[in-house]
Amino acid sequence: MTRVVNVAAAQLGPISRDETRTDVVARLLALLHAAAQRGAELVVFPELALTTFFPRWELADDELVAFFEREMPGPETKPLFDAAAMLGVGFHLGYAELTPDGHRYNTAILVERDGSVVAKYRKIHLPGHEEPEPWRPFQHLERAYFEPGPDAFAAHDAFGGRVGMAICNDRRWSETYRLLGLEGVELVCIGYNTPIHYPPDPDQDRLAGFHNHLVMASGAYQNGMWVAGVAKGGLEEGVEMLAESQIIAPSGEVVARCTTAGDEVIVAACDLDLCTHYRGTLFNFDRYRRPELYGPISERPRVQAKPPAPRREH
Ligand code: ING
Repeated sequence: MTRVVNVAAAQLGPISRDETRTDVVARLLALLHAAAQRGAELVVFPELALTTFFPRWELADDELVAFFEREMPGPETKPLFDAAAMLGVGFHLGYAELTPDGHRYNTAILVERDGSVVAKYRKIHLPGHEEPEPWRPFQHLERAYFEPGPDAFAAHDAFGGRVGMAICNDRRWSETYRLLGLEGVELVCIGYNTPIHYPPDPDQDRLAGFHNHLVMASGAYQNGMWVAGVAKGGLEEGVEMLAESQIIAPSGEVVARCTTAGDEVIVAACDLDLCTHYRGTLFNFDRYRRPELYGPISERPRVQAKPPAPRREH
């Protein structure tokens, strides 16, 4: 009996700064229902899916805290949890988390089809810069607004298989997929908010879509896992954000891809047993890897990368 999970990528278009949680949850509910009607069992929403991508601005503490959730579900998000449980559909949702003891994380939550919370994941790789940098057309202050996630990447028994989570910049680091692969993950949910313009090296802008695909497809193939990469895209508060959400098979092939930069649902039948075609052959970790020689991967670089030509991000 095959283990097919019908996975939806629920891509979001821009969320404006003045959009309320209730406004956004209405959009999430529309996407959830559309996905359920198309047979989805798991709906993957983007990173920071409840608000605009606020790290683009230098914010005072009282402005900043308004973008965080103190509880999940809270009063405004509970309708999403209730609708999902009523529909028998699970989901993955990215949001800014403020914990009761005052820690701030870029977080994602995985909820099963019965409405139970499977797990939370807190973003490990935080991109950008720690202090405002006025030279930039917009800021990327995740390193000021979030603490790095303290916990390792993990696999969760859910949806009939081993499901993992990563968030945005995590998808650019090969360690992310390998660590998930070592835990036996068969499907990883990855939300992202990616500005197309990269101020430290604008030459990369034209490659934003290519790099997005490259890292997720290689991660999928090299670790024999399904990857659902889901964007908040479009022109958001003056910044063009990459869309191109896609569901990728363990072969590295794209099986479904969004074709707009707005709210859009794509669905794919993900046969989790396809993972063994790679993990049981070419990428049989036990048989072919040489971990005794991989120690340096977890150490500091021996060769310091030279800073690029005099840009302004050090
Ligand atoms: N965003 C971006 C990402 O890793 C970024 C940061 C932007 C990297 C542009 C490279 C180029 O996709 C988040 N939120 O991590």
